[in-house]
Parts: sequence; C-alpha cells; structure tokens
Amino acid sequence: MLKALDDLESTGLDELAAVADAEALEQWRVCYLGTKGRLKALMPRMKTVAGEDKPAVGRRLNEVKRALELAFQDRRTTLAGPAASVAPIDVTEPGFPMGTGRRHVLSRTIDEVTDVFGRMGFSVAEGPEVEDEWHNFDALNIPRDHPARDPRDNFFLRDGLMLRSQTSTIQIRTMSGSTPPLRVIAVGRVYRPDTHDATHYSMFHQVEGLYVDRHVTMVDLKTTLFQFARAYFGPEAEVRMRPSFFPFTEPSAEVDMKMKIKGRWQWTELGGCGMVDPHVFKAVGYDPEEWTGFAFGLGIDRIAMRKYGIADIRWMFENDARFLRQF
Ligand code: FA5
Repeated sequence: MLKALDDLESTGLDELAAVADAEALEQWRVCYLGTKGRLKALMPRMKTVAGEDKPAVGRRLNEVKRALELAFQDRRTTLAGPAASVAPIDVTEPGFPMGTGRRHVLSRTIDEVTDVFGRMGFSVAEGPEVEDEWHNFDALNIPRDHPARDPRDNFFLRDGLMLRSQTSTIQIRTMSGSTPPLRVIAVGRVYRPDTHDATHYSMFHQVEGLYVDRHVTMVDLKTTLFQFARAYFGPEAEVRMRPSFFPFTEPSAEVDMKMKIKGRWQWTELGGCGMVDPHVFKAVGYDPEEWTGFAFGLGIDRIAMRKYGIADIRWMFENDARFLRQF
C-alpha cells in the first residue's frame, strides 16, 4: 500500500508538470482527485492493511492527497496568470482620433481686449485675487461704514482678507510700487455674492485701466474708451458717460457702449470710470497737486456677451463643450 501511494504521488506530480492548458488540467484532476479517480481507488485497500500499520498508512494517504491537491492549485494559478487573462494587444489597430481643444471664449476676449489697449500703449499689471481690506477699500477711499463693505456684499476670509470685489485694487498696487507717469491695464477675476441671473455671476472678470501723468483730463478718458469701442466693436460704435459716483474717482461716470448686435443697435452698460480722486493719490504717496489721472473698470464677461452674442452669462461657466466649441 505504501509503495502504491509513493507511485501515485510521483506519477501524479510528473504528469501535472507536463499539463499545458486548462483542458488538460481538468483531465488530470478527474484522473487523480476525482470521485472515481486513482486516489479514491486506493481507499478500499486500507481494509487489507494490517491493524498495527493502519495509522502510518493512513497518515501517508493524507500526505499524498494534500501534496496532489496543493500541486493542482499551484498549476491552476500558473496557467491562469496575467498573460492568460489579458487580451492580446493588436498594435496595428488604428488609434482613437484626439479632438483639438480651443481657448475659452473669455480667454479669447481677454487676449483681444489686452491687445487693443496694448496698441494704445498700456502695459499689463497684475494683482492677487485674495486681497486685504486696505487695497480693496481703505486706499480706494471707501470708508469703514460704506455700504460697499457690507459682509453680505463681499466674500470675507479670515485675518482681514477677502476675495477682491473689483480690479481697482490693482490701481493701488501699481501706484504703490512705481512713480508716475504710468499707463496700465489689469485683467482678472473678481468675486461678489450676487444672485446668478442672465447678466450676473458671483465670479466675473474686469479690465481695469489706469493712466497717471501731469494734465490728464476727462477728454483723455473719453477718447481712450472711444478708441477702444471703435477698435473692438467696429467703426460705428459709440461711447456714452452717465454721471455716477465711485469713492475713488471724482468726477465719476458709468460707461455705456453702443454697438450693432445681430443688425440691431444697442446701448450696453459695461463699467465705471472717472478721474482718480486726490484721496487715492494721497494714500499711495503721490502729490495730488502735481499728478492727475483717470481710471476705468469694465466687465469682461459683458464685453464677451456683446461681442459674441451670448444671451446668458451662466453658459460661459457651465463647461458644456457644445456651447464652448462655437467660439
Ligand atoms: C466697479 O467695480 C468699479 N471698480 C469700476 C471703476 C473702476 C469705476 C475705476 C471707476 C474707476 P461696478 O460695480 O459698476 O464698478 O462694476 C463694473 C462692471 O462690472 C459692471 O458695469 C459690469 O459690467 C460688471 N459686473 C458687475 N457685477 C457683475 C456681476 N455680478 N456679474 C457680471 N458682471 C458684473
């Protein structure tokens, strides 16, 4: 019986080593470990083993059974390894076509607006979107009790910081770091907790303009805005200024531009402007008796909407490729 078990183990393991695929493995399992297999066939012979030999033969029978089962599991794992389960790669198969991306309509508008002012001699200034209250309000002559500082109208952060509510902050940053004359524009995101509708969003973009020199007048301001309107919206575009109030300009005005959209002439409010207030010059250490200047701030999103006939500002931020690929 012991000899028969030794033979079964060695031939079983030899044959298993030669098994090359799943089908042959299954045949081997049926032959050696199956209910009518060779191991089971040896069991009845236990009855013929002498009583004192039975424990040793029984132990050996279990050993052989365990050895064949473990070897079977190993072989099954090897045959079903990664190479067996991964479909072969056909390197001759054509690839997937990659769509070409494009600039977002707002990025494009920003480039175009920057280009027009660049041709008028304005260089580009930058500033942070997370601002302190001094740059966003105090230095712009907006006192502590001014309604524009209401917490419900601003995104205040910790430690006296906030998301800037206007690009006019860059007037202060630019003047604080340089001496006049200077002529800059600054384009960037601004944040206000306005209710979203077709023309308002809580994050939008402004282009700020600042010109400081001796003897600057409202004529220079209006001429600059007029030249921009004609260069950007076409040779028949018009500019209108309506008296208004901003704490950092005196006098101040709202800026409207008239342009032809889909064959129809329309006036649109695009921003605010005015002559830099003497308090602002003092805040940055300029002598208001010597220096004069103008500033303006226009909504870029509204410019893009007019230029490209976009009826709803929200569409620009929904990232719907069907909308974006039109521009
Ligand atoms: C200002 O922000 C002033 N800083 C502009 C200025 C600069 C005046 C320099 C004088 C000198 P106002 O709050 O009106 O002004 O905003 C300017 C423009 O931003 C608006 O005319 C509009 O085009 C745009 N705008 C304002 N709120 C929103 C909004 N919620 N969504 C989209 N565009 C907006």
